[in-house]
Amino acid sequence: MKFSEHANSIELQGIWAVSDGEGEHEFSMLLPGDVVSGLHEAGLIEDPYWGRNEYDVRWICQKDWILSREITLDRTELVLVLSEIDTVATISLNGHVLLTTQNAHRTYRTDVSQVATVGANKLEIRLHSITSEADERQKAQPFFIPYHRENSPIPNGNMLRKPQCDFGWDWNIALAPVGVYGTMRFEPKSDIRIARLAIEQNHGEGGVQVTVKAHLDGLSASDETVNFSLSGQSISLDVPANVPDPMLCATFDIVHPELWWPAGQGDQPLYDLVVSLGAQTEHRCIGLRTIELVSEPDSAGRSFYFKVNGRAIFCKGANWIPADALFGKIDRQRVEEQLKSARDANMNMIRIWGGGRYEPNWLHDLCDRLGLLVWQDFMFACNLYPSTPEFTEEVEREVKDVVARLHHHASTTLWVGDNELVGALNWFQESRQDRDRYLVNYDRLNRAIEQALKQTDPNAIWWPSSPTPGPMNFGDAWHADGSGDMHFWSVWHEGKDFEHYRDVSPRFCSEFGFQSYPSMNVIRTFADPEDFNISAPVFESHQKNAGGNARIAETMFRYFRFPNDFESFVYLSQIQQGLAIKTAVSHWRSLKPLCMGVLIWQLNDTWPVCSWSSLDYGGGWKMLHHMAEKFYAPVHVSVRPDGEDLIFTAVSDLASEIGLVLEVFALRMDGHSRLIANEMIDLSSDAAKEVVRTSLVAEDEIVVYRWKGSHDDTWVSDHFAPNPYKTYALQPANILTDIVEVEGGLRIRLSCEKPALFVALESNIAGRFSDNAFILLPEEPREIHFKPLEPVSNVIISVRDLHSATCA
Ligand code: BMA
Repeated sequence: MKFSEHANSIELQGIWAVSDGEGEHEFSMLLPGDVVSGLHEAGLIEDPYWGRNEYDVRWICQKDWILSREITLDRTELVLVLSEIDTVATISLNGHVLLTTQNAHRTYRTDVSQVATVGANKLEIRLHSITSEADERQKAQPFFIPYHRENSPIPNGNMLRKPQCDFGWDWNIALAPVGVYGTMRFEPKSDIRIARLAIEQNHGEGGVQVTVKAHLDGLSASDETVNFSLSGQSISLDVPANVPDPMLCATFDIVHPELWWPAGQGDQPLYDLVVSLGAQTEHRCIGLRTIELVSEPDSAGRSFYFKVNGRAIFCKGANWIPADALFGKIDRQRVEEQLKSARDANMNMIRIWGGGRYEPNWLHDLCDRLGLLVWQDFMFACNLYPSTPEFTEEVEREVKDVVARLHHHASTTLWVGDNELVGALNWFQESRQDRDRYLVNYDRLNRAIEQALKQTDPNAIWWPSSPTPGPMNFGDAWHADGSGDMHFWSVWHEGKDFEHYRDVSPRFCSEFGFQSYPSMNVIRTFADPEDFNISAPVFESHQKNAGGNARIAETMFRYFRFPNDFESFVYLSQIQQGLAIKTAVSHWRSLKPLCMGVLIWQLNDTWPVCSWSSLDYGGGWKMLHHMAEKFYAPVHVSVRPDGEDLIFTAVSDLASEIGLVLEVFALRMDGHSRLIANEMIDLSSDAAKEVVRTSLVAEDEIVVYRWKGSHDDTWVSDHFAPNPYKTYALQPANILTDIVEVEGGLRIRLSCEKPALFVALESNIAGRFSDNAFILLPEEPREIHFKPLEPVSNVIISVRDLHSATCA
């Protein structure tokens, strides 16, 4: 379904000529697209993601690039509509400049009737050198505006309204690509058009009232009608003649509304709204729900949680970064798979992080369909930004465009001013020395964003920054845990132990993460086997967080025996990532309702890189994502040591009470086990409850526990090692696999002679295992399914466990 259609428009998407204006590079490429992908597809540069090629292709962002196309027109009364022009561009038709642009987040419309001709026309988009434009703007500032030098090797990205991670990030390749990514078309020039729809819903006793305001642009001299239809009801309203920019308002009463719920809480029914005026048709999908942010002072500080349809929701999810570092490589189906993977891992929220791009309508439609709540940042991250009138006005236009486009989505939950700008005030010498100036500068821009949001959607929920303890509170939300949302980075960035996750009690942890290596299938797409070594330059260039590889290796020393070989290192990096995040999530969920949300940093990757993601570049599941499916399950049991005791806490996100059986064993690595608890518990809806307290097991024992809830008659097993894994005398498990082809994939039966920890299955081709990173016990053989992405033969499955990876 198209968001906005015009029956008589002329699409400009397709093959365009590209040149650098100096005669050095001339080629053709598909638009929408980016010039780096275009050069690669034309065979003029190597794959930018392979090896260390990044550094050889960085020159591309220093040049101007001219995109041009011949168009034959049979009429001239036209308007050019372009969105996501990246970034500073001069657009001309037949040699006449129509428009200059400087904001990749906006949509531009310009009348071409004075310069278009019937017959052949030449449309040209000159994309100006990103580096020169950024540098010039910095020079023109009344005072220096610092940017994050370690993240971004390409300087002054904060000067341009372009995805900030394009300049490099601690997980991104630095190429600052240019291109055109959005709408590209000529629309007929009309006296009047629908400029935007403002949609509101009011829930009451008698049902839901949906109000649709069509804000029109222009002046109509003759009879015209706007037709609205929603849920089988139609309303037609006449456009008043000779009234400039009129607004028409249609109200629909839905008497028996089917409510939209986040994933795990109910269904996602959607109603189609269609609004048309002449040849213009606007489509929106509407989900009926109420959303509130409850952020109020309380005994711990200040709460932060969401109520959907009056019900408090524990948000479980991850941070979303752009789908690819290069627009031209974004594959819609792959994005869909990744969002489905989020939902399959029991997530109900994504945070569209402020260092990337505003995502297209279809991605938000997907979130509506999947029941993924969207926390939407405005696109400012980790730098400081100007607050000059020109910059602020540009941002206001951007905010209005974006909010008008996205406000109506059922999934749209929260609008947040930026990512980490309050913290950034302390990161730069200039702002530390003159905090007053930079704080006022910050607040001017932040205030402008808030006002533009509220003008466009008065009902929008606003939060000034992520993280922040609350409005007008500029405190440290990285370490203080009582108020608002928190980014907890002490384990990764400060090298604290995993156990430190239990020392904080966030109200809502919107970022926390731990890195791992990408899976071997992904590694093979950028490195030759002779480079399979963690300190090989190729791996250092695919690790953008200074000291990241060392942190991964050093953490292994703390918890594990060192892996036997490179592939085992990759495996173990993913296991320890999963363990870190599981420690945090299972503890913070057990604090419910004090804590009401956890968003893992990060869901996806923009290119093949060592990072905090739970999904590999391309969408495969890392071990963390498999573990997330389990630790995010609606009913979960966690365990933590407390002095000489172990405390088991059960948590439920279900709307009704359940019965729970919990069995706990102490297990030695030779397989000897003893039962230490066996309980039946009533677990009320939406609760976390301490259910069992036992004494600590012996030094050579781990704890194995399993539970079964009355809502779902399957046993779930987990284990907890009170001591670092390196201290246990792991034994060869002699895992036997019996693999047979079944419809849709493979069935793999696994059995073993000794306990096997973190059993991981890998395949040589893309696909999904039904479970991974699990404990396998001699008395409990397992059956796992593998579903390849595409039907293939010759699948090779390999099996690893903690012993085989570290004790050869
Ligand atoms: C954060 C994010 C990103 C960054 C991540 C990992 O706080 O907002 O800026 O990539 O940490 O360092």
